[in-house]
Amino acid sequence: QAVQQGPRGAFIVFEGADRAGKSTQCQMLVEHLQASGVNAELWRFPDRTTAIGKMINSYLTSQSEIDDAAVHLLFSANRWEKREELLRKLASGTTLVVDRYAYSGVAFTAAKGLPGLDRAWCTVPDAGLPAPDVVFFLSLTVEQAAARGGYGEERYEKADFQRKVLDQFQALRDSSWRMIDASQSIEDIQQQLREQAAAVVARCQRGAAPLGRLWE
Ligand code: Z5A
Ligand code: MG
Repeated sequence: QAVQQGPRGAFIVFEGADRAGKSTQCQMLVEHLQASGVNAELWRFPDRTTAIGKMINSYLTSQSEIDDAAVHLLFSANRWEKREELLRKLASGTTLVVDRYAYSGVAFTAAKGLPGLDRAWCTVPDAGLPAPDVVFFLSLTVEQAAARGGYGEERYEKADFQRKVLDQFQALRDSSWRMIDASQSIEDIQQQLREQAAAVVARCQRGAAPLGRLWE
């Protein structure tokens, strides 16, 4: 179901394995778009700057414990609280390049394998959010990721768990996804992203792509 018609900015999401280079590529893509005269902004989820985002940050850095269902809802609420601004930006012609979105939300909670918190349950809170025009999924195996200097200190940064997350991502793949081999050089990946992003931005500028809703 369309939530907006006419010319608008593009909604571009990056998802992918841990350490696959999402943040690196998002940053480079936004700078490239801006230099090409496209009005573009970099966003990320979780957005750790809001009150909800601060609770999420404290959970991810193990400064607090939060019930698994409750923290799942906080990650989702963190997207809902940005929804109005996101729609406003897109409507005003700004392209948003977003580092992680609801797919991460579902994949990370479902990967816990907890009774009652299966993938179907996990998608419900995010259903109805604006759907991205394109999802660039940067794929990298857990072994390739570990070779990039090992995992960090945050809660989910463990190899066994990351494998389960990748399985969950596979199951969430839809027609908006473009799979990118993240084991290539930073420059080669960026080149492919620029070509594909340009096509999406042009399509949205022409008004040829009404914005959809997620999982409805
Ligand atoms: N989470 C959740 O549970 N629920 C939700 O709803 C959401 C998220 C939205 C924090 O996310 C955690 O929140 C995350 C999911 C969960 N937990 N985990 N894991 P985050 O986005 O803040 O996580 P991050 O730590 O910033 O991102 P990342 O995935 O670990 O990394 P990345 O952004 O994909 O990669 P990078 O920082 O750009 O690059 C990593 C390193 O590799 C760096 O040293 C680069 O220089 C290097 N690199 C990058 N590209 C290359 C190439 N092509 N070759 C070689 N080396 C490279
Ligand atoms: Mg990152």
